[in-house]
Amino acid sequence: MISKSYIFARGKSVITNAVIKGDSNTWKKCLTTATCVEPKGPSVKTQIPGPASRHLKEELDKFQQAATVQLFADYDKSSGNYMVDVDGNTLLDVYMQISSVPLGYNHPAMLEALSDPHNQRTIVNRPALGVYPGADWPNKLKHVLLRPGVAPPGLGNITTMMCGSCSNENAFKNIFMWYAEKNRHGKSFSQDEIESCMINQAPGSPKYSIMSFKGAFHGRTLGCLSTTHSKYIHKIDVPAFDWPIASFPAYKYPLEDNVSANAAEDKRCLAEIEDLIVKFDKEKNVPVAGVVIEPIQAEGGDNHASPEFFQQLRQLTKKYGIALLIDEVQTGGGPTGKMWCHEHFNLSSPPDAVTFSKKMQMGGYYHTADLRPSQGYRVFNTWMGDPSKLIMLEAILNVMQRDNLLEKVSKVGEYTLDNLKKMEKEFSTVINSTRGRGTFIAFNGASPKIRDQIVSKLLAKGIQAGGCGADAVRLRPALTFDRHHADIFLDTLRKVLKE
Ligand code: PSZ
Repeated sequence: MISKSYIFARGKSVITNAVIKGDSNTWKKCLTTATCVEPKGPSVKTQIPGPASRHLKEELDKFQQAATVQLFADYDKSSGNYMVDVDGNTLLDVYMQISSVPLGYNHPAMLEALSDPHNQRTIVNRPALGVYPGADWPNKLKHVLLRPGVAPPGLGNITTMMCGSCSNENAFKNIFMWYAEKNRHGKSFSQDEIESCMINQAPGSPKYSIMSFKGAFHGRTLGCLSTTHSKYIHKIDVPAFDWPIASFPAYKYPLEDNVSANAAEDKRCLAEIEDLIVKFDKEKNVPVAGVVIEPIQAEGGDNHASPEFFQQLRQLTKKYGIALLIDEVQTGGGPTGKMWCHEHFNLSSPPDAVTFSKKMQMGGYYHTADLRPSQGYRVFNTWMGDPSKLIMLEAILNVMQRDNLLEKVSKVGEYTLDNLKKMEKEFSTVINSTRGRGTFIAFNGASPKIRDQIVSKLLAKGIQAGGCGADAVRLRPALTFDRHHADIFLDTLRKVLKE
């Protein structure tokens, strides 16, 4: 079979024709050729950030608030699980652009997709998808986002968007429309509604709310920010809706030693959720139209909740006629070993909507047929997503299927988690509360300061990890993160903890 392979020469990717037998090993073969190989391990040549990164940051800072920039990467030289920075440091990246790179850097299958002239034209001619989609759009949606095994079970409708925040933002709006429509009992908009909405007044702009959870992160746009509660710096100075905020379960670890305390914690949170639903309806007159929740609170510190908690939340939302929106922006696309984290929960009925972005490349949400607005132009914007991102996603999904990456994530994740738990026992005064699903793993430092030290010492030894919440270190590697990468991470972490 004729295929294309890539030679990475002096940082430029050059496409050459090559004969590779069978599709299944294209990438592995590419990675084992001398010209396109993943580095054997991290190598650190300078302080990080090094002089070149520091210089670029000064340049950028002249016209942009650049305080958050950690280093500048050389994306021509980065490959697979390794990021190369502008100072020539090679870092094992277990954080992967805040969990948004599914196959590592410069994956040949993704580069190859861009050599197709039809795909090039798809990139050049970015359409206003809501009005002038290309001829292949319905098919692309059907065969990529709605492919069996990709779409969450039971959710056959899809709205495409750009980023995680705008997916949540539009899903909230969609939920409010659904809720209003239910209350309207089939009647069309009243003249009063039509006029009052134009000046932000009820009944056209109703006082409905979205319930969210303490510690949640759903984005930074104006509506989403009212449901984000992870750090004050995200929120301060910005007006917010007075919407209900419930407790998310806070478990004691290890889970197996704290079963009854954690079950009681589930119960406490569920009772609070129900109380808030009733109170916001009956006392505040701001009924809850939807509940938004992460399957694992990521930015808030990798807080997990049990399948039983989510099952009962599904039942509560059904009981009160409230939509359940599961925000899979960070958990979706495979890092927990299933395509969607909520598939681990065995819910009695599917969520009403599931938002995604990050590893899925494009933003959007899956939803039930019920949630589809009856009129057009209600959930809409210029681009409504980006077909070029579906080209990338199609290549990614093909590789995920071909290389059984979900299975790999489960296995490598289990291996990493087991070893981290052993390490936690050995270094119990420094780290604790190791937890995870798949490679979506975190552990806590004994204090925020210790956490910061662990992350910065890992970086100095060539491992790019991330922090989240007050004291957690998190792993968000690519789905191609292998056992030998896990070993490098674990060995380096052991050295750091010994120090
Ligand atoms: O600081 C930030 O703005 C960050 S750091 C990580 C994220 C945002 N994650 C984004 C995110 C998410 O994790 C969940 C669960 N929901 C929504 C979002 C927002 O997605 P974006 O950033 O694409 O708007």
